[in-house]
Formats: sequence, structure tokens, C-alpha cells
Amino acid sequence: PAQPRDRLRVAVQKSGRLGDPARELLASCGLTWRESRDRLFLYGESLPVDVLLVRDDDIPGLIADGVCDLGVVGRNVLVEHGLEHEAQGRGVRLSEWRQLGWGVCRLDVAIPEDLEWTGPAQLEGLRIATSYPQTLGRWLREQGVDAQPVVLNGSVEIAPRLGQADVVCDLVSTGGTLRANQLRPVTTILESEAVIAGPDHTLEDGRQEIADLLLRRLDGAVQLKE
Ligand code: PRT
Ligand code: ZN
Repeated sequence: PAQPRDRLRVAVQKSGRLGDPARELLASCGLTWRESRDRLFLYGESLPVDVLLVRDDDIPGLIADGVCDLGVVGRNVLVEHGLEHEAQGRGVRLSEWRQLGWGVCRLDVAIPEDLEWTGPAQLEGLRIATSYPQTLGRWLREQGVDAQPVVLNGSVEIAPRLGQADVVCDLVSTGGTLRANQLRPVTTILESEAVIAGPDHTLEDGRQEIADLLLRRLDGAVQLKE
């Protein structure tokens, strides 16, 4: 069991696409902070809320382990983590406490431009490059298609040109990267956006009240923006 803590701890991406908007979001809730010397920790001054700056991939695990209470992360990362844990039969369940409406993207299957698309059955037996093997695997099972995921942690889109895979399953926002690699999206397997992730139970040691306050302010800040 985690040590008792009376301050809320929120995990946020250190750099990358969601880092700045996440920090702006916390600032819009009235949070001010002091940065640690190693720049990995923001000590909350105006509220008992501290921020841990990490790789986005680590956020679900930090919440599941109780090291952090909440996190700002893409649904794509949250879903992949959840399926991984289900596959291992471990009982840590996370949920989306809020949908943030930014960081929007899709997890799409994309095929070489010059290939005709006849439907998911066409993927039977093909090698699919992806960083999201669990999410892809679930979709393939739902489609009754037996394909071979090729797990890559970057440069997924060039895999077909390198002969590493036949098609890809990757995040798409503008579609520019796919086009630059002569690929075209043919089907969406997950719609994603940034979310506030948390455990699927209430927090302890008074941290739920702090989280409620933060989320109330966040809801107010979001309404003001609209
Ligand atoms: O260092 P760290 O591990 O924390 O960061 P990261 O490199 O793993 O993630 P990062 O910062 O690239 O993305 C963080 C989150 O932003 C993702 O998990 C998504 O939830 C969200 N997001 C939104 C995206 C995109 N849009 C996106 N377009 N993440 C990645 N991309 C990639 C996409 O895969 C493609 O390769 O950006 C490229 C360009 O996309 P196009 O379609 O605009 O050309
Ligand atoms: Zn990452």
C-alpha cells in the first residue's frame, strides 16, 4: 500500500505535445508552483497539488501504482496500458475523469497509397507496424482477422518502405506524415484526445477533496473558454 499523502500528485508529460497545454490547464485552475532543481517536480504553492513531469508512457503506471493520483495523458496511451494489464491478469483499473477536447488524434490503419482497400479482411496474414499492439490486437480480434503486429516505438510510417511491414497502424492528426510516406488511412480503430486519468475509485487521505476542488476549477475554466 502507498504511503499516506495529504497532497495531490498529478503526472504530466515533461515535454512533447501534451506537456505545455497540461501545465497551462493547471495554471488556469489557479495553481502556482516552484520548480525543483532537476525540473522533474513542480511543488504547488497556491494549492496542495504537486506535478510530476514524466514520459507520457509512464503516466498510467504511476497512477496504477499509486505514486500519482491523476495524470494528463492521451486516451491512446491509457487504453493501451489498460489492455496490457488485462492481458497480464493484473487488477489495476484506470478511468477517464475528464475529457479535455485537445490533443485530438486517431489511431488509424493505413495502407500504401496504390493499394485498393476492400475492408479489414484484406489485412489477414499481413505484417502491421504499430506502437499500439494491444489496441490493434483487440481490434483485429473483433474483426476476426489474423495479422502479425510488428512493434516499433518510433518511425512507424517508414516501416513499409523499409520492408519491415506491409501496412501501419499509427496516430494521425493532419495526415501529413502518412502522405509523406505514400500511405493513406483506411480505417480508424480509436478516437483519442487528452484526458485526465485517475483510478476508478475515490482517493484517500483527503486527496479526493483536493481533486474535487481542482476539477471544479477546471470545469469552470473550460466553460469560460467556450
Ligand atoms: O517523450 P514522450 O514519450 O513523453 O512523448 P511521445 O513522443 O511518446 O509523445 P508525443 O509528445 O509525440 O505525443 C503525446 C500524445 O499526443 C500522444 O500520445 C497522443 O495522445 C497525442 N497526439 C496528438 C499525437 C498526435 N496528435 C500526432 N500526430 N501523438 C503523435 N502524433 C504523431 C503521429 O504518430 C505522426 O507520426 O505525429 C506525427 C504527425 O502526425 P500528422 O498526422 O499530423 O502528420
Ligand atoms: Zn511516449
